[in-house]
Amino acid sequence: MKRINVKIDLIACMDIHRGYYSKDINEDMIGKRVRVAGWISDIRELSTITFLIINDIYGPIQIISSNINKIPKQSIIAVDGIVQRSRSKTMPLEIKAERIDLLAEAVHPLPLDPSGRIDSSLDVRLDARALDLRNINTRAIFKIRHHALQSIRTTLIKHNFIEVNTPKIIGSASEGGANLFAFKYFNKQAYLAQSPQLYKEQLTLALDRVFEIAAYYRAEKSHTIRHLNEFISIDIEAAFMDAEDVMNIAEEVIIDVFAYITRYASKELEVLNINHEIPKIPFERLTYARIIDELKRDIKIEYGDDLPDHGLRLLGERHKGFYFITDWPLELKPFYIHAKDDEPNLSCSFDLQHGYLELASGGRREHNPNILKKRLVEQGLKPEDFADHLKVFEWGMPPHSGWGLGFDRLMMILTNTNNIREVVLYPRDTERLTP
Ligand code: AMO
Repeated sequence: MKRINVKIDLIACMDIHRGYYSKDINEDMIGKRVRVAGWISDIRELSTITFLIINDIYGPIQIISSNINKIPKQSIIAVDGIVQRSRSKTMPLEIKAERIDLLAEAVHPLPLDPSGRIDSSLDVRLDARALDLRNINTRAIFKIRHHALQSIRTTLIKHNFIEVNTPKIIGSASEGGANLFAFKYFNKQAYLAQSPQLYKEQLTLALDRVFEIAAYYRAEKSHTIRHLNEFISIDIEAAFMDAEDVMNIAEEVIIDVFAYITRYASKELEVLNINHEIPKIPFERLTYARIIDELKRDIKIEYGDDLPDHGLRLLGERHKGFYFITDWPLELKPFYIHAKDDEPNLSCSFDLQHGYLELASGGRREHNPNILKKRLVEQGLKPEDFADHLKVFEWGMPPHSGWGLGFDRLMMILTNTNNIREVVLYPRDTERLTP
């Protein structure tokens, strides 16, 4: 560590601590000696004095110093000095340095300029993500992400959901299907979990209402702006609830998150130029049959087809905000979804959409083990492969419902970004495995 000499105090060892964050420096401290620390985002050298802007997570603070040795931008310094009024219009207070400790030097050239004065492509930014986070916009996204998670936890806990952690290394597919990452687990075949579906259902047996926030893995080759091979899902499962009950919970989770970030991340939303209106509930509920009728006017589609990408795009143009698609044909939904009592070809299931983007899917689950076995066979899956799961349904399984919500996709909506990679720190897609 180098010490840049303004006036050196007689301490044996360099202090690596920060006294105050930038946000804590206020008028009442004028004349007071403080220690602040952060990275240098700007340097202006005049004939006898130097202006340094240092940043910490909360923002910038101006440092004024008699001429100092050159310190490269982005280096980490700690400054001891006296708080005083400044002539700057944007930063009314500054610190007159008495001593500057260079705690870590940034080695130039750097892969990007976090000030944003020089644009960098998303790939360059992702390759240098830690440095990219020094950009005020990128940092805002991840602070909003933090607050959004906090809000979702609060809403679910308020409804008596308890947070659980289920395994991500699993011995058989949880959703069926082929998009599993497979690997050797000692001498056994293992997979990365696609979702916590089977575990969360099992847990309602005793824990009543559970939620999990975790990463899941899908070996999909699709390279789109809304798919990743590792994504974060918010999953809930609740005993003694039906599809409508868990749709209501989804609505509450969404409107709470808008209200929470508007309150607790107002500065970050301002940085991103976002002014959210809190969505109105209840969200519109459109049946699958109605959606097909609507799409039939413009594209080739039949009742019983899944909704193709271009169909979703059309829907997104017509339905701008949040809406549910309900009453899906049973055959389009996974084996664990319950049929409607009065219309057995339809399912008690829903997708939650935001415009074209599918945000969540869920529904009531089949809790009769005999029907579950039949459904597995109908979908070309082997009940033997699900023996560990099916046996739980013989132990007194309450009726239950739940959903899984793509948190990264929700973040795209909350931050008005159109590429999922913008809202994920270190995205994993078909090409990207590092950093
Ligand atoms: P589903 O497969 O629809 O349902 O996934 C739930 C939600 O997770 C998000 N999602 C993704 N996000 C980014 N990249 C991906 N590759 C990706 N795949 C899915 C979507 C989606 O709506 N077990 C059920 C949920 C349930 O019924 O509880 C399930 O996994 O936003």
